[in-house]
Amino acid sequence: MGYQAFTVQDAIERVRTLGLIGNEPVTAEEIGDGNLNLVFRIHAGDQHLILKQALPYAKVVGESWPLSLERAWIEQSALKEFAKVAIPFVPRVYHASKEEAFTVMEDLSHLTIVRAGLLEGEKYPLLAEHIGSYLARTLFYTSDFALGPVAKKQIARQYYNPDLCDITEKLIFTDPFYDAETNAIEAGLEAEVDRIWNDAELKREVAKLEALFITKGDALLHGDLHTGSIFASAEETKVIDPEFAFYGPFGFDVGQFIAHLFFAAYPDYDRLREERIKDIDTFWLTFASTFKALWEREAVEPFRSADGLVEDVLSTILQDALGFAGCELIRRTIGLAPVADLEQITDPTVRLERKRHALRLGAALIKRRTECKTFTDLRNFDVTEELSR
Ligand code: SR1
Ligand code: MG
Repeated sequence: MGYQAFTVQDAIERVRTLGLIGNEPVTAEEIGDGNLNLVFRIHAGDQHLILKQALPYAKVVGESWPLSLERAWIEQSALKEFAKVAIPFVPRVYHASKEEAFTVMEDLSHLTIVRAGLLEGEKYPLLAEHIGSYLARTLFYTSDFALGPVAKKQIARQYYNPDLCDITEKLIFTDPFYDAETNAIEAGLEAEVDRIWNDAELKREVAKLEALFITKGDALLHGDLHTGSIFASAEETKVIDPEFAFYGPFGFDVGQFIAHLFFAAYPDYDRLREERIKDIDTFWLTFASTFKALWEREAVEPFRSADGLVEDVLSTILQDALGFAGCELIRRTIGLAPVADLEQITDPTVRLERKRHALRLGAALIKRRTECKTFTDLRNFDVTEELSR
């Protein structure tokens, strides 16, 4: 059976043939609202499942941007890899087909997508702690520090993901910093964008961050860890969609999550700012303390007892993460894949003011990231000056 994009009926037939549902009456719908895939939710009796199928092109752009179907296999492999070390935070995979580029997995519709939930005023009191723990575990356990060089490289070679890395290299690290066709710049923001395009220091630092992304294969990353890739409730958190998974720098996932916590404050900045900053504190403290505890208990790194080494590793992760967060803030504000946190602000003056804030915060994080070596530096990181210029 070769690849063909499924209809709702195809999706039902596949899960039935696979014995994942019985002969009871079925309802199904295509619910994919992301940028790349088809997603079918299937209900049969008390069974409910998700079937996700990759399309051979980027849905958000169209057939002019072809994409390898292999990403579906990478995604299900990554879900299984992450479940080994962070099971409470990963959806169950029931079946995957390489040829037809689909995965059948747990339906999480008892939870909400965090970006949408936060916009509705929903509270996720455990989210920051859960993602801190999820990332410490997935990053540590897939790194040389836990696996040693041979086992790590055996896993790493399964995650060669050029098409999806190319999207990130273009959309996060390149296009927003030039007058590229993919950009979507709101009228009124031109002067701010010109500042970015003419900032040689900023471009130099972005180029360094891109080089890190391309060359630093620390650990198996999720690769697209924004609040639209997380389902949660007050008690539970599940991370979905690791189709961008590849071996990359520790700081990348950490930085993307931080950027989207900042975005989550923009709909009502005066009211939400402190809450989201507290989330960033909790997230980083949980991440750093969990990573350190795993290191002390389980690292196979020969220099693991060297004085100050794990603290230096964590400092580098924090600095890289802030740089990556800065790139994410800029690209989601003027690039191809905008975020509802900004776009749904109805007052155009407020929306432009928040976009300007996101761009200036992003640039400051990129240029001044090396000032943040510890949690205290992060807590005291002050961008008042950049915001007022
Ligand atoms: C062409 S894909 C655009 C964006 O959607 C995905 O979720 C990634 O964030 C990607 O950069
Ligand atoms: Mg996604």
